[in-house]
Amino acid sequence: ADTLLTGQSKAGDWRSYERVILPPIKDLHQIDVYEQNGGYQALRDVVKDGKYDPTGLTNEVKASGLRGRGGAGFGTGLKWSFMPPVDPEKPRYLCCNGDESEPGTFKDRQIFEYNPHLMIEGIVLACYAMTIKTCYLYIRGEYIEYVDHVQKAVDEAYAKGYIGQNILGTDFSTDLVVHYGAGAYICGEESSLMNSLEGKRAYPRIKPPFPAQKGLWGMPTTINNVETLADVPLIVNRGAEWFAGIGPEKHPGPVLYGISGHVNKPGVYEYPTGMLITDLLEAAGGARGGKKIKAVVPGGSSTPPLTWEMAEPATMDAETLREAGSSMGTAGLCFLDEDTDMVSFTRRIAHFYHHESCGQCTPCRDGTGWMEKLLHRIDEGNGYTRDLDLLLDLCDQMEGRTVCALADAAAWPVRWGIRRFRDEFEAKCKPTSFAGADVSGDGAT
Ligand code: L3W
Repeated sequence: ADTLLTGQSKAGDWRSYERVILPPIKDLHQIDVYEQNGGYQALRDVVKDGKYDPTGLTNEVKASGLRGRGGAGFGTGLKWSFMPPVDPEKPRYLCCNGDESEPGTFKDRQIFEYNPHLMIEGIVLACYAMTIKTCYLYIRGEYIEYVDHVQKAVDEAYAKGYIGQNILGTDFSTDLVVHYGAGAYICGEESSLMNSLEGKRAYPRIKPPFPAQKGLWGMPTTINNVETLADVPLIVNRGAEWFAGIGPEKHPGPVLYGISGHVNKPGVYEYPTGMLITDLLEAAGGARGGKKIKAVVPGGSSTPPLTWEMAEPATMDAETLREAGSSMGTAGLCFLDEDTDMVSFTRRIAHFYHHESCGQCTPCRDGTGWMEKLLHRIDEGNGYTRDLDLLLDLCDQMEGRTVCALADAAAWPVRWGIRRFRDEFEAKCKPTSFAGADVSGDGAT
């Protein structure tokens, strides 16, 4: 039967992989269809029939090896276990992060559209595991049509008693509030997201304290990505062992790969972790126009670009990609063919981070602007080779010197773009003619 409770248990050959996060079931976003395919059974088993107590569920998620799908790949069960013991005086919160704004990342959108109840069921299970009575689902403001769609699914789940007071007739209650994002990339950074929810300007907060200690309105809070939470009912239904058996041991499970760039069939593809980048290229219909691929950005715009030689043997899991010289990020791969101008590409990314810097920290506010200006003048043919070293120095001045990771995210593509494609950058530069020339960025030399 084509139900959420079936699907493949082993990675096996990716061509025969059966999707479990986005199974090919028509109208799955409707609660009746979701239920007919095994939906909300995990919630029933846990909350009503006592399959796990809260600690037991957290341990099951830990044992599954699930790592966050929002970019950092932090252990989900471990994160849940950071929540302090319940204090009846203190409310505690879950935030489901659907702010998805990283260029090249568009996979949570598919869950909103095609399987919102899987995420909702995961949210309620996570609330049960951490004894949380309120969850905020933060959806990026630009996804306006998905907000209505998800709200409809939430309303259906309330009407059926899967959310709200006395869920499934038990004494467990939890509410789910859908909230529009504020239209800025920074709102997806977990501490900015909390400030945004509190009605403040979305400036990141210094960590520690981590959200579990001091989060939303100063209370214990956990923030998980949409896809991460959607994995939880699957783990309950099929067991931690099943999940842990998919893909590499240290980074297992099904993953939504967002594939963009110069491929024939860009889109979101569900496969196990640990897929060869070459297989993902094949799955996405190969390179457009039969061209050669020259570079791959494996996990969203902040992850360092890999040359094709580096990408060819690499698989999509945190450990392998770290060794290969990049990171898994959000598994949003962008394939760039041989005609790509790496300088223009890097400049375009730099423009994004400059535009999205919140301005709180000087190295980021000024650094991203300076970075964009330098890349602009190189791209326009007005730069000098010394500008490349200036850019690398600028990366040093930005990385690790700010409250959040946006400055790092801005610096990595520039640093690794120059290091790995230096010839292309140099080809656009005028030779540095004399030492001590003006490097003010106004092109006056
Ligand atoms: C308690 C500790 N909690 C870490 C928690 C922390 C957070 C999670 C990961 O950024 C990255 C960013 C983007 N006690 C803890 C602890 N935690 N140590 O674990 O933390 P962290 O700081 O490693 O990352 P982060 O702040 O969550 C996420 C990168 O992902 N990225 C993705 C960007 C875009 C999207 C999107 O559009 N959806 O995610 C791509 O690479 O650059 O570096 O919860 O509290 N000792």
